[in-house]
Amino acid sequence: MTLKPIFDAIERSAHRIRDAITNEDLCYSQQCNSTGDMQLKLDIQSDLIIAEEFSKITAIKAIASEEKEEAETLHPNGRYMIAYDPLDGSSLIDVDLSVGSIFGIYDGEFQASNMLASVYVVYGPRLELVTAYKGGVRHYIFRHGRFMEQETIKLNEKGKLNAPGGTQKHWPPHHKKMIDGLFAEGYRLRYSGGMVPDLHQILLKGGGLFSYPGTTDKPEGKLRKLFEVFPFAFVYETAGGEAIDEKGRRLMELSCDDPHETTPCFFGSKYEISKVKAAYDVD
Ligand code: AHM
Ligand code: MG
Repeated sequence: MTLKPIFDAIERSAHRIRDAITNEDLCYSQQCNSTGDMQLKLDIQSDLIIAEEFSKITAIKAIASEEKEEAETLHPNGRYMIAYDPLDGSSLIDVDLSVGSIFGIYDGEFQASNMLASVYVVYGPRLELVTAYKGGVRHYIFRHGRFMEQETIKLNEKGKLNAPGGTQKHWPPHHKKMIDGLFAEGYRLRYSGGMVPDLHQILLKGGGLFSYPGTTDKPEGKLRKLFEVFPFAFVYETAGGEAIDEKGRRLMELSCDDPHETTPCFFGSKYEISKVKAAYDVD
């Protein structure tokens, strides 16, 4: 069975969310999501748009959204399960920075080992879409009415960018030392606070490191396995990079017991990940 109807539904959602970002009100909704973040009306609207588009695809058995507590069954006889973050980084919209949607597509239960494909959309000056599927990371830019395929994305062995997440005063000392070490080697700071554009930039500019460690205030990190971490781990590994946790385990080998579970995470080219493993003493 092909994933084309699912990719098409994601494309339709992307256009509708892009429209909503451009035209809708930015105010808060007075509701919180499962992580306790105050939801913007746009978070809720993006979630509704995606759920509506996915509900038309009978091959989709169930969906889980960062904006909802529980997974939802769409078509009991469907085959695929999809977990998604409808509008990641939405708190950056008021200052007009790029944001994104993230999707993980599973053949079976929501476990990284069942992931078949992942997709993310970037709402920036341009509308872009990236898929990791069947061993390739494909990049599309929306121009002249359609998504046009660009060069396949591949990471170099060693990159130039450093995107360090989390509040610095809460970083463990060995993490700070590793981040400072990369800067001392000549790495350049590139961090907007939006996971999608930050990881997209590293992928398109040849490589680097994106890190979100466990910190004294958030020992299990901030980023959610199902909605943010697994999909990008799949993209980075497919592009020839690596994605690990603070114990040096592949993120794609981690289990997930609760849809909103988080994990410390590191995504990068092979060289930068070797630096992480040395700093965390897990090589
Ligand atoms: P969100 O899902 O509430 O938008 O939060 C996720 C975002 C990611 O896009 C980004 O990588 C991270 O939060 C930034 O966090 P911090 O500001 O702590 O570095
Ligand atoms: Mg998010």
